[in-house]
Amino acid sequence: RKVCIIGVPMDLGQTRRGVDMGPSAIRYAGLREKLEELNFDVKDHGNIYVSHYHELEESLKNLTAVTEVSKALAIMVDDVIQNGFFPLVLGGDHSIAIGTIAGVTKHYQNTGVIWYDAHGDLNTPKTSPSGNIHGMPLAVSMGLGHEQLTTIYERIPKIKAENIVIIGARSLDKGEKELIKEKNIKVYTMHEVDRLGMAAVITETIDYLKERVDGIHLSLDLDSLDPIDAPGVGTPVVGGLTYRESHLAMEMLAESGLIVSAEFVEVNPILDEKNKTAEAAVALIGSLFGEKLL
Ligand code: DIR
Ligand code: MN
Ligand code: MN
Ligand code: MN
Repeated sequence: RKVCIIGVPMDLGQTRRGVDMGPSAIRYAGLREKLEELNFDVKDHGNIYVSHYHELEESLKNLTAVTEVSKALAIMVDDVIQNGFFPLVLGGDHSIAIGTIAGVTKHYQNTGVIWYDAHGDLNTPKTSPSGNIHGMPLAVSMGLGHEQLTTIYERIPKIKAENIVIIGARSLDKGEKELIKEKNIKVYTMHEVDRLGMAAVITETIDYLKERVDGIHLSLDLDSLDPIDAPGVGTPVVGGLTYRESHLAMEMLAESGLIVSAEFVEVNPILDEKNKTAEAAVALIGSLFGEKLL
């Protein structure tokens, strides 16, 4: 059981500085120690290089730099899987999912994605209200958006609409809602989580995906959690998932044995309260990797 940590100090996919320190904050919260306690063979590849040059007048902010990082990350993730390691990617803003998913899908014909997020990240340059690429990575992975991003690592699309499950959504833009309806994407908004309970949501998610995919990537945006439990994020949204239900979700995903890669993104230590959000990330990673009290 081998895990490889990859840090991506990316802050160019959105406009609040500080999220580039996310990988350090998560490491500092005891990530390696946690994984070693769980008897994993842990390797830390350090961080992917991210430039500090911010392009200003762009409709798609920092497209060039985000493209470069996505390519480098895709190569790294591909290589890590090739060497028999589980890639555990630390963000950085959510634009890094473009690269992670590009690398992962090199190894699976039919990759499933669980997008655990307050947002859909399904914008395209046409629908985006912000021009921020962190609001677009799931659309990009479906082959929708700027071709410089969708064509990374050749295969288009990387992910089929029917292989996606979004959990925790409570802030969706108009174009995202239209895309969800058009492509019939499976979404458990907060309404469904409240109504069914997280246990049923994850059971249904696994039943739905296991029929159709050969591996599942977990993309977890810490803003999925309620800001009470995860204040250190750039775009907090009230009324979120609790720390407890998120632990249950991770434990059930661990039991499924279907998760082949994961990323934990949007931790911004500058906006945090004594590293609480990074600590939550490490605790959730523990559960995802099989930690149990007894
Ligand atoms: C918004 C915010 N939907 C956008 N997206 C965020 O700018 O596209 N994603 N915060 O995590
Ligand atoms: Mn910067
Ligand atoms: Mn996100
Ligand atoms: Mn989000």
